[in-house]
Parts: sequence; C-alpha cells; structure tokens
Amino acid sequence: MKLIVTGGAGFIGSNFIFHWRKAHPEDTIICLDKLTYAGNLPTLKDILDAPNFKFVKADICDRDAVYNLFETEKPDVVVNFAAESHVDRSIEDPSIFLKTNILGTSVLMDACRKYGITRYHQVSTDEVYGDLPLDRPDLLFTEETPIHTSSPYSSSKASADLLVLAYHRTYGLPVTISRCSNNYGPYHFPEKLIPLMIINALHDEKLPVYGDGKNVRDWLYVEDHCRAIDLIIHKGTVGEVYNVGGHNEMANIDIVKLICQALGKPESLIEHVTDRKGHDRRYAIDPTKIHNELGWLPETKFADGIKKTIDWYLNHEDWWQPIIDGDYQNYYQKMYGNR
Ligand code: NAD
Ligand code: TDX
Repeated sequence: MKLIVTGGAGFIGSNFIFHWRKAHPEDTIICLDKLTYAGNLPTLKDILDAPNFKFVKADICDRDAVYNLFETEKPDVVVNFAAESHVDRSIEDPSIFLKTNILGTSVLMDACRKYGITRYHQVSTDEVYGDLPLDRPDLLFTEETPIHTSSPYSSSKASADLLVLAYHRTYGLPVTISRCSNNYGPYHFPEKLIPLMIINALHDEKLPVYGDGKNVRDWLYVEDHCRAIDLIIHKGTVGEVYNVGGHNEMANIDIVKLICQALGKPESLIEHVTDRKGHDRRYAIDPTKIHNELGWLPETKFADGIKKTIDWYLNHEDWWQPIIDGDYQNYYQKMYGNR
C-alpha cells in the first residue's frame, strides 16, 4: 500500500509515520509537509533516506503541487494531519486556520477524486463538539453530539469535517474521520500545555496556567491515537466518524502539579494568568463505537505515558532547544508577556 501522510513533520503525524513503518514495513509512505513553524524535519531525520519513505515539502493548499504529487505517486490512501493546530494562535489570527484547515482539506480531496484513492482519512478533533459542563460528569461526546464550536481553530476543523462528509455523500469519496481528544507524548511542539510546562519547569520559569486551571482535557498517549487511525483505515466503515479517547479526564492544574512533582520543582512556579478567550471548560470522549466496532482500546495508562513523556523531554533537549531558541521566543513574549 502507498500512503500520503500530510503534516507528517508535526507531532501526531510523525508519531503516526513511525507507528505505520513498524506495523506495516512493506508499505510506502510519502510525507507531504509545508514545514510551518510547527513542522520539524529533524524529527524525521532517521528515516529521511530510508527505503519506502519520501519527504516532500509542499503546501496542501497548493493545488498544482498536490496534483503533481498524486499524478507521480498514485497513492492508495491519504491521511490528513496537516493543519494549523494551536487554539491560542487561532484566537490571535484565524485566517491561516481557515486557509489550511478548510481549503487545504478540499484541495486534497479534489486530488483524491481526480486521481482515485481507496481511502481518505481526516484527522479531526473532539473540539468540534464544543465543551461540556464541569458539574455533569455523566455527559460525554458521542459521534451524535451536535457540532458546536468555540474557537476559530475548532470552527475550521468542524468546517473541514463537514466538507469531508459532503465529498462522501456528493461524490462517493471513500472517507473516514477520527475525532480524538488531547494527545501527549514525544515530539509535541513546545507551545502546547504539557511540553511547555515541562520545559519551563526545567528552566525554573513561571508555569502560566490559564484562569483557575480547572478546565478539563481528556488525555491520550499519542501512540494509542496512531493505532486507532490504523484500525480505522484497515477496518473502519467508509462515511463514518469515530471518536477516539481513553477516559482520562484531568484538570490542567493537576497536570501542572504532577509535572512539578515529577521534576522535583516547587508548585510556587505556578502562576495563574489571564484566561484564554472562549476557553472550553471540559472535553470528554465516549469511545464506545470504536471499541465495539473495531476493538480499539487505549494501552498506555496516563501515569506511565506522562512518565515516558517527561523522560523523553529530559533526554531530547537536542530536539526542543533549537525550537525554543528560534521564533518561539517572539511567540512566547507576544502570548505571555502581558498576561
Ligand atoms: P502540529 O501543529 O504539531 O503539526 C501540524 C503539521 O502540519 C506540521 O508539520 C506543519 O508543518 C504541517 N502543516 C501545517 N500547515 C500545512 C500546510 N498548509 N500544508 C502542509 N503541511 C502543513 O499538529 P498535531 O498536534 O500533530 O495535530 C495533527 C492533526 O491532529 C491536526 O489536524 C489536529 O487538528 C489534529 N488533532 C490534534 C490533537 C492534539 O492533541 N494535538 C488532538 C486531536 C486532533
Ligand atoms: O500555557 C498554557 N496554559 C494553559 O493553562 C497553555 C499552552 C495551555 N493551557 C490550557 C489551555 C487548555 O485548557 O491547557 C489546556 C490544553 O491547552 P493546549 O495544549 O493548547 O491544547 P488544547 O487547546 O486543549 O487543544 C489541543 O487538543 C485538541 C490541541 O492543540 C488541538 O490541536 C486538538 O484539537
């Protein structure tokens, strides 16, 4: 099988490529990535010259580049991870989110229609369902929960999902969609909660918790997400949406305290800062469908996954130091300077 994996130089896409190469070594992967601020070619350094792998620097919005690639490579499967993925950046400036996440998705699907594929898989998010109240732990997101978005990011992802389903109904494109909760693990870009807190704590810098810190996210180890997408591609039903999550709800403040404890740092580093605009209160996924229909279950317990993740950051300063030495400094000043 030949796959085009878009966004494969980012956090989940790279982990997915590593997963797939191990699980299906006979398959060929072409990674298409624009290498935005969030894309890191060094993440893929060990496989850049490997057999059955190719890296192509291109923008999913560039129709000519995408069509050329499809014409040359004739992929069987397309897995779309490419996106602007950070909620805070979408609040600062939505425009690139609309372009990449919506228009880019449509360009990829047009290429799939034109050249023919056996599956187009869209990597989506639980954020398309909006948020849940903190005082109703019985409520979870199912695939039937209405789309109800809060941020420009989640609105762009929801728009893409609707387009994907429209291409299935209108043109018969063989699509599937996964909507996953918050991932964590190796190669997570330092602007996101868990890596940001680990790296700041290592430098004895303030740990900026938005608002009261009681917002809840449902954390899943990235490898478990990758296995879920693999299963959906192999066994999922075309036209269907699958929620992916591991029943692991945690308040942000508890995650930050846990990181302090694991690194032997004082909780006095924690600083409550101005809340994120429109901040979703709680996400919680009901994964019954993917469990019952495809037999998926998460394998990594949070206690083990967070330990592995912290150890990974401790051992891979060579990966994150160049990132935080670059444009990240300007980003950090702009986002956190006046908070
Ligand atoms: P990321 O920001 O770490 O990586 C995104 C990758 O896409 C980068 O390599 C970037 O260079 C590339 N990219 C961005 N714009 C592009 C374009 N126009 N053309 C080609 N490549 C482009 O993101 P991530 O956290 O790995 O998320 C991957 C996907 O999973 C996204 O679609 C996101 O919405 C979804 N998702 C993420 C999470 C999470 O917790 N991180 C949870 C659920 C769903
Ligand atoms: O400095 C911070 N302080 C803080 O309190 C940061 C960066 C975040 N937070 C809070 C905001 C959220 O409640 O932590 C929580 C997690 O924030 P992010 O890491 O930015 O993730 P989130 O906004 O939940 O979105 C993530 O999960 C769903 C991904 O970035 C999305 O791409 C995915 O769709």
